Amino acid sequence: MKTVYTCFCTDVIHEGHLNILSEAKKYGRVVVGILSDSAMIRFNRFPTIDFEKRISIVEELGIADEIVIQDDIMYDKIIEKVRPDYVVHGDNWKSGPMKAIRDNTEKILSEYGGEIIDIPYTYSENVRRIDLRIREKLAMPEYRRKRLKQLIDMCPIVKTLEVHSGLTGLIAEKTIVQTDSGLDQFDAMWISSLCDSTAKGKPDIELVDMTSRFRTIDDVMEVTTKPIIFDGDTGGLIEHFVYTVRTLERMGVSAIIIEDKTGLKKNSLFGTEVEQSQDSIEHFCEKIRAGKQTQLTDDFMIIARIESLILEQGMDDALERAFAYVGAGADGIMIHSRKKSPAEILEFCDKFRDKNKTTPIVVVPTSFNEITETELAQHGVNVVIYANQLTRSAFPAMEETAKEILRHHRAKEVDDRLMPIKNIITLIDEL
Ligand code: SPV
Ligand code: MG
Repeated sequence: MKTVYTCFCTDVIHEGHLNILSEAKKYGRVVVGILSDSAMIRFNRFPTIDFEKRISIVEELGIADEIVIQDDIMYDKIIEKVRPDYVVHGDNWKSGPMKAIRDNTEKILSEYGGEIIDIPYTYSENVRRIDLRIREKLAMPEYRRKRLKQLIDMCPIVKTLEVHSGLTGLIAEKTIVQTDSGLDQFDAMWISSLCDSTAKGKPDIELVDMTSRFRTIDDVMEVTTKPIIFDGDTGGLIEHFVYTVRTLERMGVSAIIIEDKTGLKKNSLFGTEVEQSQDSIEHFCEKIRAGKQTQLTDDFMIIARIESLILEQGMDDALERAFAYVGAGADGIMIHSRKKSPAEILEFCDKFRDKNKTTPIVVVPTSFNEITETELAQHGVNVVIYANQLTRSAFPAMEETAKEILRHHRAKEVDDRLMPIKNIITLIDEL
């Protein structure tokens, strides 16, 4: 009897999956792998049902002779364990990012004479609709809101990209790359005050009002499913902050980060070059407490951002504030620095983790950008935010294009650097 292996990473069984299983059955004993949640989120979408339920929906079909857990998006480890004669998969993995998975599978099978069987992918209206419905479900506030906490529990570090429009949202949502360890994508999105303001040609001084900031969130939410961390600047007056918390929570945002500054807020990367004042510990704690009392679900996070290192107030001040803010109910701490070296950030993380093992730590490595995600995670960091790189890459590219058109009095010379028209019109999915 031959062994056939196929892997499922789905929340809903449809005719496409049934087709794969019945084809697999023709070749022998069927072993079905269920992709673990942590592997699934590296490449596929976030599961909408829990792992046990995903196992039981396959069990209930009664077709699998054995069910195993596949812990990696790549098949090599599970193939070594199961040693199947055949691996059955839809032929949609012959192109796009999934090709890397197929190549990995083919290589390991060839070592002992195993074979891949590509089954024509089922493109039907029903399958399309089911797919769409899962996506829609993931975008709903009650699913999206809790996802950041789930990711913090599941990921070594939650990789977060700045977005400020539907288009940048799509980049965060859809960009997938092949890495040494398989495929990878961003986990979450950051609505930066700096980039949201910059996109509107305005300074980052809390000038762009909350209604406009919410509008940006809406634009992003319309076309994405990933969780959102909102840059709430100082949070404003306590009397206003509570309304902001309520609105964000209702929209399905996962977290707000507020910084302990007061008065006219300027961007932290100015540091002490401009006048900026830090809030008192007492007043900022009061703001955190007011926000926590207002929120209605357990899903929403209020993360306190400490500006002591930015404002050169020293490590002791940063740590004292961190413990006070956690005591006031903060669900996480963001520690910021504008030094090129990550030393002070790492020192803070180590000292904070000495006393507090669980409260999530968030960092924004804009200036200390040599540090890797792995190193940050080793020092207890849970969330890394790439806070402005999309905006900073787009601006020079657009400016150069504008200059080239002016120089040549036509657009021919810039064309080679541009996304083909065909690609841009197919960039956006139609419903
Ligand atoms: C932002 O992205 O707006 C931030 C991070 O607050 S920073 O610009 O580094 O202050
Ligand atoms: Mg900001």
